[in-house]
Amino acid sequence: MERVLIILKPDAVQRGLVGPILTRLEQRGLKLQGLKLMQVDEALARRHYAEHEGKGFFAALVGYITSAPVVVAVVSGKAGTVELVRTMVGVTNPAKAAPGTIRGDFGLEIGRNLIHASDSPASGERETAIFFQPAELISAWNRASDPWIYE
Ligand code: D4T
Repeated sequence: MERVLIILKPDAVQRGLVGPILTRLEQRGLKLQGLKLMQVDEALARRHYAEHEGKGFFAALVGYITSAPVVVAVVSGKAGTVELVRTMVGVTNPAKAAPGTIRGDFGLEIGRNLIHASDSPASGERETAIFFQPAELISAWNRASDPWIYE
């Protein structure tokens, strides 16, 4: 199984797009392991976006992600789920994201790109541990629809 950390960013929350975006992930067949509304503080934002520190857009990125609540989720699925979710999300700049993707259907600008999804299985594990306490996750629940989603 692979786990993906999803962040529905402040613009998704402010625009009332939490439901529509989560619906897409649920309807595709991804399984929820964790879900909560939270406020990202500056320390957490800097940790999450550490790879971008020093870049021109870093201050705006930290300001954006800390500007209002976010919804964070962990979804899981069979091997390949990280890549599948990234395909559903679309490329970083919504202006260039394909129609049918989340960013391509709901967004226009890179600084308001609505959603984060882990970019590798290792990132999925690392980011899950940053945003969720173990007790907040239900990693192995029996989903009745599983045999109708996976062969
Ligand atoms: P995240 O990490 O938010 O899911 O986005 P991506 O994985 O698709 O893209 P990323 O890590 O390269 O960028 C992180 C975050 O920074 C914003 N950004 C990025 C920006 O405002 N200007 C830029 O030029 C770039 C490259 C958007 C996403």
